[in-house]
Amino acid sequence: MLGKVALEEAFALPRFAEKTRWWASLFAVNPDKHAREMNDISNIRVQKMDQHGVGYTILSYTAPGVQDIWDPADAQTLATEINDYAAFKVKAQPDRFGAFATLSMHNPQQAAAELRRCVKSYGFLGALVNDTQRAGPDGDVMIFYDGPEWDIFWSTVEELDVPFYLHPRNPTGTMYEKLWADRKWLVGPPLSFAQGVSLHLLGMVTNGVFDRHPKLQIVIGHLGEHLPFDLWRINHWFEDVKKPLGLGCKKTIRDYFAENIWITTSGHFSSPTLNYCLQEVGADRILFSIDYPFESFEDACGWYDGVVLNEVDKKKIGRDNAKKLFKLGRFKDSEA
Ligand code: GRE
Repeated sequence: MLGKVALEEAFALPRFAEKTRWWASLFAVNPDKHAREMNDISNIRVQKMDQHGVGYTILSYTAPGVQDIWDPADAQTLATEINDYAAFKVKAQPDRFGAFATLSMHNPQQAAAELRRCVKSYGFLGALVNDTQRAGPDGDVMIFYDGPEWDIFWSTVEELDVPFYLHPRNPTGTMYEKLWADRKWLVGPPLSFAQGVSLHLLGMVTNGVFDRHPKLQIVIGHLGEHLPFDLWRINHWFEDVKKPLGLGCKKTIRDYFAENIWITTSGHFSSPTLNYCLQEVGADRILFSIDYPFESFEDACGWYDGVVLNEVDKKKIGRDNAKKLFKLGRFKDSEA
């Protein structure tokens, strides 16, 4: 399929080459290749997009990124630098690239102001945040965005009418030591990423964020971070047990998935799982994505191009849903 849109696609600042290589050493079989791909925006990436029918990419800063910076001033300075850099890169190829804002999430007002700057001045298409914000040197203190103090931020996201991508971050501090250190191969895509994001998103649901901000649109990757598989069970327990016991959220989990939540195919290229998500979540709420350079264009596009699906749904997931959600203008093969 030509003109696909991909939206969980990472880049790094070239000046952090060492850090990028270190992260790559944990997750990439060929760290040098990975670091090269991560630092590139306009060359290797565009060639791959052309080869594999990706018309448009929404760029975001790689994990753990600014969410790993515990000092609020340092985090804000880095977020600003990243956004200015991304804006410069996107401006050079606006028919191929858009960007998500990178935000320091130490302070709701400040995060809201930086998002506003990025959307209004740079035309960014939303924000991508890597799960909780680390807020102390030992990795134990972390900020969730599901409490009432974040209402001012979520109101701004609603007002700007842009989606918010909740992306994973690695476990740190005592949590890492107690739960993961003796099981370190489960950190990342095999388990910890999905656990982190699903906890955070269900925290938003149960703490009433979507009831107070009904227009909010949250995107999660990896075909829903295990949540679609559990929808029946979550719904059963919310409605039949937790609500009678006092859970206060107004709608059902299925309502929030229908009205506020999107899932992408990033890093999860399985037709049986997609078919299952088509039944549980529906074609109107699924978006194609790759997760480059942690995953390859070959795997993602080779799989999606071969998926057997009616033409309308295939285009919705590959392109049309993203066009609508992000109000995209023309891009390469946008009408193909
Ligand atoms: C990511 O998307 O940020 C990521 C990692 C490490 C492994 C896989 C992955 O940071 O998708």
